[in-house]
Amino acid sequence: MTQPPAERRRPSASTIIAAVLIVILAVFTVVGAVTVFQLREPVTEQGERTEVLYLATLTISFIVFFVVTAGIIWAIFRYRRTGPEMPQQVHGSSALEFTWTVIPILILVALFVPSLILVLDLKTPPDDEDVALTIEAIGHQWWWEFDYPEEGIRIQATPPNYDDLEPPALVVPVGQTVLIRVRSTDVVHSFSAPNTLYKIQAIPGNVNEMHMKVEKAGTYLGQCYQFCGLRHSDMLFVLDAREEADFQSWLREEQAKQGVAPPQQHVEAAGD
Ligand SMILES: [Cu+2]
Repeated sequence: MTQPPAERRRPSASTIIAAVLIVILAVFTVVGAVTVFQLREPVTEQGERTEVLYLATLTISFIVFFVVTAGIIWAIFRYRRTGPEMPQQVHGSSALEFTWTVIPILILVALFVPSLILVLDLKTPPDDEDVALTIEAIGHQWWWEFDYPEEGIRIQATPPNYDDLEPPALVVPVGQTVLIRVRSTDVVHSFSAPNTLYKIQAIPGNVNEMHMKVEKAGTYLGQCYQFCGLRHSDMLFVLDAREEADFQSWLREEQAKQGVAPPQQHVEAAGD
């Protein structure tokens, strides 16, 4: 069935449909990657490193997703069955099988190594002399209590007024490493402020630690992320990161309010 050359060069309807679908797929992939798949803006040094790893993983995942899906679309439309005859049957291809084994291995290793390094880093407690402030975050049904043992103050030590709920503030100085010791007095809770890109469980009879250095002053929403009963959704808090002077004046004010005497300056700038 010889066709005139001019006829043969014109793409078939199914090729055009496949090309249009692949372009739409490309647009959705890119728009999705830069919008709904983006994280909250990280405000801690640790969060920034987490974001870099996340973006690398996201980029690789979306490239794989696009290539595989575009290939399927192309195969469906370009090689659809048009007649009764069987297409050429191929059994085995060492080159192809080698390629589709080696490329995923390389991708997984390339993602695993930096992930492991980051996780170990986040899980390794900082040296004592690097810790400027230690805070105990205690989960209760249903509120967060924040104790500053060295400073002698406690924030929200008693149940809040749920009719006029004002989430307790976890006040920290910016640019300094803060160690947070997370525990629970009753059931399992989960402690997180999304802008830290980190989450840690509060488990009865156990102390979980996390550390962070907030880089940007501001207030950021935090909450319990483990369903823990009736008022789980009321377990809110505010991560309130302040410049050193501002933090110190807040501290003195709280110490005076809570009758801690004499007010002392416990938090000193620690070396990096
Ligand atoms: Cu909860």
